[in-house]
Amino acid sequence: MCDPCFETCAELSAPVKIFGDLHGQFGDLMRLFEEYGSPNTAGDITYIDYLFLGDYVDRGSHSLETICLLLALKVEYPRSVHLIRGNHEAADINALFGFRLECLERLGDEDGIWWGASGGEGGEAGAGVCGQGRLGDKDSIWVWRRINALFNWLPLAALIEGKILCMHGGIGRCIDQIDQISALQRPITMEDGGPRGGAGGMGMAATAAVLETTLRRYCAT
Ligand SMILES: [Mn+2]
Repeated sequence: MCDPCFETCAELSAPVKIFGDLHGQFGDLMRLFEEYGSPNTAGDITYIDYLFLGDYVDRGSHSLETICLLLALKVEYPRSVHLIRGNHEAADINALFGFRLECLERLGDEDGIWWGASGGEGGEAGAGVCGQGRLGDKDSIWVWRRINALFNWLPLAALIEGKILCMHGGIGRCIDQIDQISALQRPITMEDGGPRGGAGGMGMAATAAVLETTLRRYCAT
């Protein structure tokens, strides 16, 4: 992608509406749209960009509706709707804080989580995903895994008019320049240095930001 609004640090132009953690609260998202305008042609999408700062899933009971609507909006308005990554947009985290369970309870074992007989065994969310699954193929609908694979591609930050830097969870301690964010290559997974690395379990899982974890790894190399 050579369009700056698709970079790891997305470069945006004002005006921009900025939304914080949604955490599966689909009703709240609807109320926000109703109160402050909605991203469609009857609303204000033609002259205002929408930036969502991450944490779309977990905690609330409608993570699926929330992330699916946001992704649909991204598809419909790719240069006007921007989704950056929160620390809950990582399989290690959302396996613990609600999204995995929501997929399991609402979609069932095969459809919600597991990839069944034709897809292989185990592996990280996102590994080998592309091209293997097909909607309608019961053995290979693994919504949770596929959405997490997509999360690995989300931008980590957004820079508005070269002045306002937006991200989820703050700047890691060892970042000095925005170029350090832009240089990070996606997809970014959590298996090294993330909570699964053994550094902290639940405590770290609750507080780790994707960006900080990634930058720590980046700065160590
Ligand atoms: Mn949060």
